[in-house]
Amino acid sequence: MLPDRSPLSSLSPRQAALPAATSPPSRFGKSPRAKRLRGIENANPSQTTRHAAGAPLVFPPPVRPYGRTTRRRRRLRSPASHRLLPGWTKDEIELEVSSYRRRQVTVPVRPCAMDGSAVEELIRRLLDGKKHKVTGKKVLLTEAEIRSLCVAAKEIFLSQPNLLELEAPINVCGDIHGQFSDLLRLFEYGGLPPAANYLFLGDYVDRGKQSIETICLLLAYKIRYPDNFFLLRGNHECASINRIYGFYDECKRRFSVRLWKLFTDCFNCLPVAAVIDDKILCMHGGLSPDLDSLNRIREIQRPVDVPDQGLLCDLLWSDPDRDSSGWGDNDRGVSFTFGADKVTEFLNKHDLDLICRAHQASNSLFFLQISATILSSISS
Ligand SMILES: [Mn+2]
Repeated sequence: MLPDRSPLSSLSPRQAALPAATSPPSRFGKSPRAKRLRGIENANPSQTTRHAAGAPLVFPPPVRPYGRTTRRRRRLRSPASHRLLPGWTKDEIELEVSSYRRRQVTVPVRPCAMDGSAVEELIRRLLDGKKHKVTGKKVLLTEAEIRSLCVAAKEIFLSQPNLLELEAPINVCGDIHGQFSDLLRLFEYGGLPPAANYLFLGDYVDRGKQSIETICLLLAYKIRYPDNFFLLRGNHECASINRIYGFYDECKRRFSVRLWKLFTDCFNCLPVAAVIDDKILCMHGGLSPDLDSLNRIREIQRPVDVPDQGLLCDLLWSDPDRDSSGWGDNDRGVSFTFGADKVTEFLNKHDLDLICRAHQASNSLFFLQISATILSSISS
């Protein structure tokens, strides 16, 4: 009877005759991890040599090359949020996952992940939000959808100038501050876009209970009607402010801190001022001693955080003061106050008729319909 044939017996007699000492030394260590990498952790040498004839060779499962850091593997295994992004193909997801493997630090985002119908669907869901108010169901969008909104809106903001040049008729609206039902009421009154044009003067988040719905509906309209719907930056569209006054907490409670950071990226690209029909200058706060020319606004580079002082800070923070003239100290501890004389001086110098601003809370919603007729009455 022939002896059991080992797999080695398929080698040529010359190969088999080579002395073991001539084979190169192993490049693997003898530690448990090194053995695991070779897949021989539990292999018993005596068993492998006593291999039964005809029995299939059993190979250990392949060892993953990135098996060392468990935390990173966990991230790789749960790209569920990526899968949710509308319009992603399997290949694109694979590409994003492999970019994680290459240890990219930046959050992978697909530019222009939103098409028109996807945005309309989001808008429809948000407008239906009024019905959900009774049942207390407050999350109307997924985190992935909101991320897509932030990315798409940011691109549009950057593609348009920092000083918007707009034409009447247009509805100008003041602070919303997370009052989503007020925003819906405002659209009921003024007409839903694109039936009417809109310019919002900032402060969309903080204080109110539904900052996320508020900003998402506004961003969605901006993406859907980029040339008829405009958003300016308020002093609350700034990380250091909305970290404290409610928006951060809402993001963290309902979604994640990561989403808040993505909103911050988006806010840092918002334009800061608009001129309507070359006659009405709109911003959130007010005038600045540094505003000697409107070109100074156009020159502000984005993305940018709101600084503690200077032109951008004043445009978002300053207040008028009826009782004094010139520049004064602002009770807010930031920026200045400006008297009526400064307004008149500025309007005359730049051939403007009106400064339209928000920033100071009033009991009623700030809403100004600027039509061609009203404008003509202003300029006459
Ligand atoms: Mn404000």
